Amino acid sequence: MSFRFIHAADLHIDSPLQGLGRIDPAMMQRVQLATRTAFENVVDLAIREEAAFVLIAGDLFDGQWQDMRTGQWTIAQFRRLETHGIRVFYIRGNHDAESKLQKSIRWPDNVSELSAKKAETVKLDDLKAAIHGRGFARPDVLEDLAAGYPAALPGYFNVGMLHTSLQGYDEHDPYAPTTIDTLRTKGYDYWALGHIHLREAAPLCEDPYVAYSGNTQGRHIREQGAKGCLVATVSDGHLEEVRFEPTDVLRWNELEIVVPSTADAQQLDEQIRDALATAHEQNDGRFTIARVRLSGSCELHAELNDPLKQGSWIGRVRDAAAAISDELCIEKVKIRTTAQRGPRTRGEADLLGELSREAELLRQDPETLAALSPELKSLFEKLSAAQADLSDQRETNERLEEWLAAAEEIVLTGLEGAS
Ligand SMILES: [Mn+2]
Repeated sequence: MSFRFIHAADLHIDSPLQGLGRIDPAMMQRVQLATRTAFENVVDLAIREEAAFVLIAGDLFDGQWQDMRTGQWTIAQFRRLETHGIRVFYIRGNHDAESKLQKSIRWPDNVSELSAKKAETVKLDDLKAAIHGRGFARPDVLEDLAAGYPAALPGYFNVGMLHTSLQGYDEHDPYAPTTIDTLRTKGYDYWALGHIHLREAAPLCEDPYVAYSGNTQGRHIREQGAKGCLVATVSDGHLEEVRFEPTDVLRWNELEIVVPSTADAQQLDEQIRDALATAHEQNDGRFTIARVRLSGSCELHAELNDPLKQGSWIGRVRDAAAAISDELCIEKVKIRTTAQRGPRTRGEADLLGELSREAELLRQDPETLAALSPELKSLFEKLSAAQADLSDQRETNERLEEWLAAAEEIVLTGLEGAS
């Protein structure tokens, strides 16, 4: 006997999309419905694949509903599955924990919400499948929920559903942390995880199969690329195949454009246009929101960073996108080019050389760099206010390095101009 199931998580239905940049108001509505449309795509996929059931491993909702329509709309989608005899198993995550959202919701009969008090098991005798799971009662679950899951039911295909920050994903909220070793002790066949939005090309473990599905729709520039869910096929009690299916309707891409050292304005225009067109094409007709990041040591550096001309360069990038498609827009343009000085300056004995070497030392000393973080951040915000991403306040290493590079560049350019 064989059957199929869908593993989805982190749908964040009705979560507002962030950082859309300038967007046509007529387009806005469609864009803001992206998380709903992605869920419709999950439902369509389950029907098309004749799935036996759909697993939702937490964060179905983004948080408390703005009004009842979010819940009513979702229930209508579950009813579509019901008419096809498809069951749904749902656990709460940190975003839709019982303390955050209506504690009890009247779901259609095909939907089973697993308990948030203790691990619960649903046996599907017709499929010889057992589904184990436990939801979040509160968002800040810091204990290892998996440790309390029951052992596998012999003779059944055992699936564990868990919303967790698995060891190794340290940058995420550390909720219900656990390890692959703990999951392995349960003897299950498949662990359907939720919480981490990133899509991994390979499972975290093959046997048992442990994977995050990632979220169904990217919601800002830090959630780039294809998003969707997993379709698993079970044959005679064994996992036969798992494949990813995209469900997103809109994609975020960061395009790094290295400006060639001798490129002129027209060549750069062409390069930007090509990069945008390629990204849009690769998204198979989906609405595309791109961040364009210009880097490289180049002759155009002075012009690109001239405060009087920078606005018009950003406008050129937006115009290039608009000329390609009205379903392509620019989230932000980041200009991170450097003047053509490079290693020559670094080796010199003067002040410029010394500054360059100091910056290089800092780059290799994350602790001192982190200690300088407030100064670097305020310098960065003062000097490149037009580009500073004030919505993104995280002090990751990547951002520290970016601030340092900007500070270095500004100081060096200033000193060069003065000499
Ligand atoms: Mn989560």
